[in-house]
Amino acid sequence: WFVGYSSRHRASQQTLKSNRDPSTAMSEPIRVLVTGAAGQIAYSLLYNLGNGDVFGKNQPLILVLLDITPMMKVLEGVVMEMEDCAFGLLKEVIATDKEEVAFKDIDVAILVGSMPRREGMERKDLLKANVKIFKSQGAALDKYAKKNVKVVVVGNPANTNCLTAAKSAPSIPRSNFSCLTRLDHNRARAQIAKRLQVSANDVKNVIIWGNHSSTQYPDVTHAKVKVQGKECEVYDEVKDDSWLKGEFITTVQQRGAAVIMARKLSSAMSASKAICDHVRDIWYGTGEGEFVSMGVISDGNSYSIPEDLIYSFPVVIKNKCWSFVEGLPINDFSRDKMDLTAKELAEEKETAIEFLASM
Ligand code: NAX
Repeated sequence: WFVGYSSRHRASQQTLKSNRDPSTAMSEPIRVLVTGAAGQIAYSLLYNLGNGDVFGKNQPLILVLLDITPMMKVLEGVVMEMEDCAFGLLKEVIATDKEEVAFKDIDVAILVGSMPRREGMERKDLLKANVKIFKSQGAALDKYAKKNVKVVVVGNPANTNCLTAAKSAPSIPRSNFSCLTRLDHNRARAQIAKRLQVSANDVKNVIIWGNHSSTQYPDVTHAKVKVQGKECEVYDEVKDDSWLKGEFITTVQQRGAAVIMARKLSSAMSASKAICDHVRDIWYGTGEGEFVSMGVISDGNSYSIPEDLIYSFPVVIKNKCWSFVEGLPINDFSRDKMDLTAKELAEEKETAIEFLASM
């Protein structure tokens, strides 16, 4: 079937709508918001979404694109390109700088936009600017989004931004909020695959614990690798504990900085791929025998991580709900690293709460 587009331009809102309904065999469209839509991660992500790489080839979409007012012209160009992709699944594209338009009736929110760190900016000032953004977006979720909306926070500091948004949206269950550590997870899988000269698809159950920052702890104690059709322990196959406890961890922790050094821009293609993996798993569940890493709200019980932090844990997902992978044995080496990253998150939270209370 054929989809024709008509565009409607207004000062700050622009709509791109299909003229004909897709085949009746298709499901009802879902409404997906991407913030920071004029930025570089979104430039990859919007292609993946439109192409059906996340919600599948039979799931029509209404994409809502939010960015700040000065970026509306750039966003207009992005909308033109989306039109030119002639995606069959796109029912409508709405570009806006208004939260009340962006958050209205959404099923999924992918919050990519945030205040970037500028030269000479103090960490506290960066946190403060982001508390303001995510407080406002949390309140907009509370007011305008569907109550079963799934919210994924990507913009940094991702864990604490996610906590701020969740606290600002009391009518939406905390468990509907998660932050992205899947890029770190994928980086860890890729490093192991490269070392063992296998496909990244053959490496699973790595864990990223804690913050999406350089204190994160990439852990392969429970990871598995398929070698010649047989599932083996990563530790047994690598046979190099000092690499696994040293260079492997620092490579994953500092990979983002290494990409920036080389590219003069931060990771965008790999970030988009990770967002797709994360959201697809929320929507369709994790594979049998597989767990993934995701920043989710801590309950104070699991792995003795203090409660009320958005901390990256190993989770499994079924029927659009995640649960902790419980009972993995934790050795002293891991315990220290898990506590260190929890401490950083607790400090970030304290600062964020202070700012939240003063706003
Ligand atoms: P860009 O600077 O290219 O794009 C960010 C976009 O967000 C800009 O268009 C900006 O105008 C917009 N924006 C700023 N404030 C906004 C607001 N209040 N509402 C809506 N839009 C707003 O950055 P990009 O490379 O796309 O990265 C986006 C964010 O992802 C950054 O915070 C970055 O640090 C973070 N990342 C997080 C990762 C993770 O694993 N959690 C990995 C990749 C990435 O580094």
